[in-house]
Amino acid sequence: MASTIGRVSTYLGTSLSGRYRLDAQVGTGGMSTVYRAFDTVLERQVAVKLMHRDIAGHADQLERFRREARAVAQLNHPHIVQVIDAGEDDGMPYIVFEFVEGETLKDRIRRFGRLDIPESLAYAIEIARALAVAHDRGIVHRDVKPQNVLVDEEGQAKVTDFGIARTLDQEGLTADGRVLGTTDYVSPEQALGHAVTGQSDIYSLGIVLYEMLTGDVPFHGDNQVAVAMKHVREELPDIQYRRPEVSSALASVLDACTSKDLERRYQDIHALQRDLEDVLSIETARSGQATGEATQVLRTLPPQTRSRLPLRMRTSWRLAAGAAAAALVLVGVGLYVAANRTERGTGVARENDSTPRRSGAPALRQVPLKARAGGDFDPLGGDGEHADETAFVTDNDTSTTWSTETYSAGLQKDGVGIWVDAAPGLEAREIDVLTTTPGFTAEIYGATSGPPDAIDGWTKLTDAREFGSSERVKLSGERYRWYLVWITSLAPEERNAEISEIRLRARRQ
Ligand code: 3AM
Repeated sequence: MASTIGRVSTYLGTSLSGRYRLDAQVGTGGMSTVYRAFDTVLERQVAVKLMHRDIAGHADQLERFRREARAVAQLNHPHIVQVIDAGEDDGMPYIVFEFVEGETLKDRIRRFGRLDIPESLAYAIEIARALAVAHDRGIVHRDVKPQNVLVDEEGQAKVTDFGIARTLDQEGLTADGRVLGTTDYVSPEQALGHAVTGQSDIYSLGIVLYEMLTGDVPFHGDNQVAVAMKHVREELPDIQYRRPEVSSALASVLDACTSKDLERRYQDIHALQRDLEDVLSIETARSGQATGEATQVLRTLPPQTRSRLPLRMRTSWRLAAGAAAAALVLVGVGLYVAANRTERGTGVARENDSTPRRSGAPALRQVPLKARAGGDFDPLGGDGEHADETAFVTDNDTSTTWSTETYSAGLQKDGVGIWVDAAPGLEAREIDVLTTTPGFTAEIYGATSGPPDAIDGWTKLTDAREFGSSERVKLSGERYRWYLVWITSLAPEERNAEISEIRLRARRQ
């Protein structure tokens, strides 16, 4: 094989294992160099990642590296860079990947600064889908960062370097005490050397999403260790402060991704994926348009999520899919009504979201509630309001909802409601209510003892208002233990009200 002069590669033009001709160097990192190469057997372009000789020294490391390469080669998914082959030449391991024409997500952020919100969500969803496939097979990426996400010419995100980095990272860490690679996206548990699981990938993906939305990573420091320690100790700068038009729904998803507490972080990539899809459909319905990458991802949303979109955003896909025209018109009209209401209903949240916060204004954060903190409230009818579903409003999963009973002719009582218990008490400044039946009217109440079983026992905090699909209501910041959403009328044409999440936000401590 060819030799290296320092780190300058002279491998160009040579063939690995007599098969992969190295044509051009496309990138280099601390541990490996990526080449554009030509597979002389199948006669196609490929990408070859060649490990540096000095990293490839240890037999046990090599064996682990091979095992990982084999596992990752099993992953076949449109948002994962396909591993084609792996081998060794002259003691140096290499991996052959499909060649992706395009740039890394990091390059893209450097070029454009912060990205559009729907575009950021589209990439995050694609990365989450890739991670979901890997996690289902027990493979944790361990190094999710925009440098490891390639964006192809069609604007699709493809994740690379699955699990492969691990052994080499560890080697790099212990070899001379230095940290190789970036710690900009490292999860607190990884930084502390604790067990790394799928939740670590979720944290890192949250940081990638944060960077897409703001154009910058959340933490900076003099060195990689300083940055890693900030991930362990410091709260993320408030996303809505950095990018005021980010919705409360998106901010909540980001909070739940990047929680340092594993109990409060998303437990499962599938739940995160669903929430990101929900937020994308809400954001798209609000803005009334979708462009570029978001359009592609919207096409692949589950039908239930897609049904939130305005009709014209869905019609052409249905036609393309060859759906029956008559059914299309009927279904379309119903959904158009729903989508219009969704847009109108989110007006208040949008107003709040687009108001830039005064510089120096206190940052608010979502306060985690206990898993079963919700309770139904039906003092007038006495027949209960789906008590078994109340846990769904605090589970950080927008696909599960609590709903009122079905009322075929309007509520026919002063109100019904659902409360959350913020034990031992909380000075909430905002309450976020996410609903799949926007357009209902509700008031917010608080209580310090109870929870009271009559509405008179509660303190009224806000007047009645119409609730959009993601409604943020300002509160005075007085301390209450229980917060009640008291629904006084249903949305027109709805026979119940459904609430997927109730979130309280208070000043950071
Ligand atoms: O150094 P830049 O950002 O220009 O795009 C990747 C990056 O380019 C490229 O190698 C560099 C270091 O990661 N790269 C990585 N995997 C690739 C692949 N499968 C790839 N280029 C094409 N196909």
